[in-house]
Amino acid sequence: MSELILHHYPNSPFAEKIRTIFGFKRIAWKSVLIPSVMPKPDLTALTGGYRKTPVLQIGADIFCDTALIADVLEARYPEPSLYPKDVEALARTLAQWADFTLFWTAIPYALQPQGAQHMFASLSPAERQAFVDDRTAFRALVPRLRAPEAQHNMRALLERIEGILGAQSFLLGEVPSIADFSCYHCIWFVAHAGPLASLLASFPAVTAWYARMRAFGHGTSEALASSAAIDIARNSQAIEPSGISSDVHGFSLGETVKVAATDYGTEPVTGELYFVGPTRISLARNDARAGRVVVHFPRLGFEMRQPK
Ligand SMILES: N[C@@H](CCC(=O)N[C@@H](CS)C(=O)NCC(=O)O)C(=O)O
Repeated sequence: MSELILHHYPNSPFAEKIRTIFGFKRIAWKSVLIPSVMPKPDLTALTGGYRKTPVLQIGADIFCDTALIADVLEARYPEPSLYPKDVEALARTLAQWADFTLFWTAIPYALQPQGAQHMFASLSPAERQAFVDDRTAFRALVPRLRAPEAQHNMRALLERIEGILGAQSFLLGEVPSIADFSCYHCIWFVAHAGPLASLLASFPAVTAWYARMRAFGHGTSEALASSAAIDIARNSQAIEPSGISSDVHGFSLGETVKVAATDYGTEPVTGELYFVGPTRISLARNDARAGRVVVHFPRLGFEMRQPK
């Protein structure tokens, strides 16, 4: 079985979601550290333009978005499951809420001046400005919460999570589900916001649950250079399925199409349509450095168009 390679950086919340799933499933993985702002030439050699963090690589198969990455990990390592049978639909729905609504509340809450000062203490003024400029363009389509709303909403959403947890160990019962990992990475970011993290102390059930989630750890990882990851892609063949098993809005296999996220970070990827299923779109593309790779996206949250 080809090794799992995660392209990520330490303070990315969505990367923390996947690292914690690695811990939960006790997975061994390779760690490629990527820049937190554009340009990311070694990452986009693999993805063809997608720039969000994290990305999972398995040989010449490149998986974008943590919703899809979680599905891929579940298929390879079914136990323990991220989708307990009786609550799967609810878990996926709660995860989707957390990955957008909770995330885009936690970010402006944690990046208020006292939080940003703490998190970016090691950056030079020029690096801080580069980060602000990068993220302003990146999240241009997301409504921006001002500080008073971020403070109010963060507390209100934590109250709801506290209520959902009650006396349970995890959000949907006594075993974890994808909903826990999606809520966890947002709260993890708040927990790293220096003085602003003290808000969490008002929520004892959230605090106890946070400690249980954190205890999963990150599995075992070994560092890998980004150039070595590109070599692995070039020397591998895509193994994920090809063909069409689902409605594809009139596009045919092999046709050149463009796929992009519909929410933010909408840099498109152009390639030949390689596979379409009910939950996934895959494009094959040739890269000067990475060779022939197949880039996979979830269908929810992405759109496919003719390239102009
Ligand atoms: N829907 C995406 C969201 C990923 C996301 O927003 N990641 C943030 C980092 S936590 C990001 O890409 N920030 C800009 C960057 O890393 O370049 C997913 O589930 O993977």
